[in-house]
Amino acid sequence: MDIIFSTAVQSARESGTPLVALESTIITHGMPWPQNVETAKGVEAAVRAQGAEPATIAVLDGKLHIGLEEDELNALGQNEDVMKLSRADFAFALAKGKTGSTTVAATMIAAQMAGIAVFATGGIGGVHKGAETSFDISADLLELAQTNVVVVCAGAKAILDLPKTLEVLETQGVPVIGYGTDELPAFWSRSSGLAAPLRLDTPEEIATHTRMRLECGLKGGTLITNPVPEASEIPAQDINAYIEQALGEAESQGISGKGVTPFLLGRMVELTNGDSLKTNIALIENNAAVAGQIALALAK
Ligand code: PSU
Ligand code: MN
Repeated sequence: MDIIFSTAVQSARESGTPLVALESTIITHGMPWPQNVETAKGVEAAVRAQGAEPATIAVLDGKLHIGLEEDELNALGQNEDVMKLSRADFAFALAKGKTGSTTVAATMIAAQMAGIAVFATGGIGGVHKGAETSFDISADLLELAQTNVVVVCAGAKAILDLPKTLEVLETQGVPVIGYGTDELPAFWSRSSGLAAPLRLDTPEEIATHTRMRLECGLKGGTLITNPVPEASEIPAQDINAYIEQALGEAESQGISGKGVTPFLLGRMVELTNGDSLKTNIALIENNAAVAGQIALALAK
């Protein structure tokens, strides 16, 4: 299989500059155009500002791209016929010459293939509300259990069942770390009312923890949950009514499977008049900066 490194990622590999992986499903299925491409560029800039190099990952016409050139990113952001790739269909897209964006699960797989240890995203997939009947549990959680990548996110959003999400992560042996906080952040909001299972306060502590897991031979990733900056947060009580509405619409319209998360994210942007999108952009840039710092600490 051919892996195509972008020019910038290739030079970072040659000079030993630490890399940070970035996902692309947020671009194709998580935000509208043109904010999606603007955000992707802002996120890349936030990684570079820390002295690391971003590698946005996607499958383009059956080729795995580690890092996208600007024209590739622009085209992907406007392409409406893109598969949303997770573990189940990642190799299918490569084998069939398809174009697909990578979710957290597929980005972790690709990052590990490319030797990238740190990955920044917005929010991970999790256990959906009503999972006791729908069985809708994101493959992201099982990927975290088996692929060795440090994933920086802002928690999981309250459209999911957060207590059940934490239970699955615990069962799967995934360390869930509050970054500088004792509370699990809930994406748009800094608080979820749930305790973060573990806490670390600096990139150096995270690097030490990552090395210790390696030394113990522990397989799997680490989930760093980094609260959205206070100035950009939407308090939980302000967003809950919109979440209930979006969930109700998803159910009455019979949305299922891979369609659920994109539908809910899209409706939240509409229902909040774009406020949820602004928060989403702020938190992912914040995560990208922390991921850059962790990548540097790990490289020392
Ligand atoms: N959560 C977000 N924004 C996103 C996603 C999740 O706040 O864009 C995307 C990520 O790519 C994540 C995927 O890996 O949705 C999870 O999809 P599913 O729930 O179908 O596993
Ligand atoms: Mn699902």
